[in-house]
Amino acid sequence: MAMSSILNADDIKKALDAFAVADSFDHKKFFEIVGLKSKSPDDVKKVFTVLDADNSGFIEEEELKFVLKGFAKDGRDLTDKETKAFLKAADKDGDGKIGIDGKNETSKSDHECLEQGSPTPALEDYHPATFRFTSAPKCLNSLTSIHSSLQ
Ligand SMILES: [Ca+2]
Repeated sequence: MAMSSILNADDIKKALDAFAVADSFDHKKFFEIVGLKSKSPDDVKKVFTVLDADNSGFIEEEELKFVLKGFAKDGRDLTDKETKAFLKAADKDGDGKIGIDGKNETSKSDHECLEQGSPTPALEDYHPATFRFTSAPKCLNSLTSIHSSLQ
């Protein structure tokens, strides 16, 4: 699927132009300009499916580096600094990659998940760096984390 069938080509160009300078990339603003923020979780998933070049179900650091090329062929590569900052912001479960599995479309907080009787995460699964539990995958769905990283 082409990115242009999900997003508006003018918006893509505007977003790429806004961050043309190295180390200026701000993924939240980028997604906002490109129109992703107002898209449904389904469309967001489509976009991330396009960016998952090797169809691994995750966007790894390598793919993230070329994320702008997924939006337009002439998009620049992200710098290492930008790639790492983006990964850190979007990788909510701290596994070093961004998941795009959209099977669970809830966007509940961990707290809500716990209240609703999801398996109680074990303490050793607590990720101090992200203040989240890595277990209870039902709620720590990666699409959810993508979506919440846009907020
Ligand atoms: Ca991948």
